[in-house]
Amino acid sequence: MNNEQLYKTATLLLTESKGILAADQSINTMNKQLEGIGATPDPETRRLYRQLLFTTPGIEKYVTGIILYDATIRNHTDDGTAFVDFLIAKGIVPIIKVDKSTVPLDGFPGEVVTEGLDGLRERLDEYYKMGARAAKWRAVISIGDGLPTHDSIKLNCLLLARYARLCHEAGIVPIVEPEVLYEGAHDIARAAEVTTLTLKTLFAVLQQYRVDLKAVILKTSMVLSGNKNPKQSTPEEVAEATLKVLQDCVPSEVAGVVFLSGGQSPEQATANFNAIGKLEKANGKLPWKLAFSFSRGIEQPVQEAWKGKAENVPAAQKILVEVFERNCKADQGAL
Ligand code: 5MM
Repeated sequence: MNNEQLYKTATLLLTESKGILAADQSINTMNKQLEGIGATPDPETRRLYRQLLFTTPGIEKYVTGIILYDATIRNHTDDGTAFVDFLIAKGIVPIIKVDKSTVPLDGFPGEVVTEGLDGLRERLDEYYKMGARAAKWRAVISIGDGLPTHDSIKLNCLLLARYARLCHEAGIVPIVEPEVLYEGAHDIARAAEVTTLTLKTLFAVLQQYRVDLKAVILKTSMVLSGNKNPKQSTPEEVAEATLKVLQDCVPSEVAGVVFLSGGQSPEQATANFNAIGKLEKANGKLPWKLAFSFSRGIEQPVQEAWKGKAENVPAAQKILVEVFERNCKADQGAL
């Protein structure tokens, strides 16, 4: 295991004022998004959509890495250039989503567990040969009546630890994503409590299984009241609660922390991220770098502008650049 190389990759992924684009929608999710804009949910339209994103002029100024789905890492641009080679040539790190999504957790109504460990060592070796240098695994934690249970959190964290060790063996930086869902009527205090329990459990388990935290990136939800709570959190409240939870739970060795948007509107995700950037500036340096790693929070307006039509590609790419610019400024709390 060459940890120095892993540290270099992690540092590159956390370059100041840049983020990570999550373009790793599974086929089902991508198809739903395509149907939502009136486009055809087929392999060619999915390829054209990823091509639109990756070939956006100047994309390398805003992102250090892009998270890809298995079918995308094997795909190519119109002229036959593999997407991975195209990204690498621009200095963008190809990141591969390796989990195989969630299934209901038997015996724990309302909770899910992430699958994907079977054959993972071999898959990681193959992805490394293709050019991937980082990976992502997402666990999903719901807040509700009596939920989550600590037992389901523990199981999901054990799987994240095993995934992280396998990534390191393969020379790949693991992004560990325990997403605490925004869906629900909970208040911000409850979101903070659940995120704290989740992150404390995660880092205890990662340390127990001797995962080198210097080569780990945490992808986390922001801490905010649920989407069905009439009292929506203000950006200032989100920033304060999020940074408090992170400071309480994330060991200083961790390479960096990136945020998912989790179903917030793009404007809301950016405003909250900006408030986090502002508070970080005001409070002084944190032990780890912070960055955005949104999917819907970046891509929604791009998809709406594109609508699956070739003639809309330049307008959609222009919107992508504008959204990136706003989020890169928000990284500095400069909006
Ligand atoms: C694009 O969404 C990713 C994959 O989800 P599915 O397997 O359900 O299609 C997801 O892991 C994503 O990378 C993160 O959750 C961040 O995305 P958002 O939309 O929350 O910013």
